[in-house]
Amino acid sequence: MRRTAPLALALVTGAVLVTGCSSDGDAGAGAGAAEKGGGAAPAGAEVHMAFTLFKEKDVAIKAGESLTFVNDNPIEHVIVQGPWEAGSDGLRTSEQDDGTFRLTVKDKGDTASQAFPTAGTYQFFCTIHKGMNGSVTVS
Ligand SMILES: [Cu+2]
Repeated sequence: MRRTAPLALALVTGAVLVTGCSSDGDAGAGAGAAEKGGGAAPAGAEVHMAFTLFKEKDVAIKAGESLTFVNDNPIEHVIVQGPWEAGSDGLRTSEQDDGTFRLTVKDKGDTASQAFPTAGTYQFFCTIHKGMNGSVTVS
């Protein structure tokens, strides 16, 4: 089906890395150094996980951008997408993994990213911790 796409992307990425050694390119870009130091994370928003909750529970990104989940503690989390409901104590009373993605982070400093190509509002949660609930609005 789409066998060739990932291979093509890998080849392109490799080519960029090889040609990235050019000092001419670096000198030219230096004049207009970016003020916002965008790191290695893809464009979008970060969601930090502190112990058993998401620090950012409602985040907004644009279509095609990613959420990058950052583990702030050495606790395993498994993040999936799907509808959930929570009681007044913040703990989920229902949840349904819709199978779109499953991200596992185990150690402090681990990150995992997920792209959201289509506008909409999506709920996500950690399957291990009942208080870890969040949502992202993609516009
Ligand atoms: Cu968790």
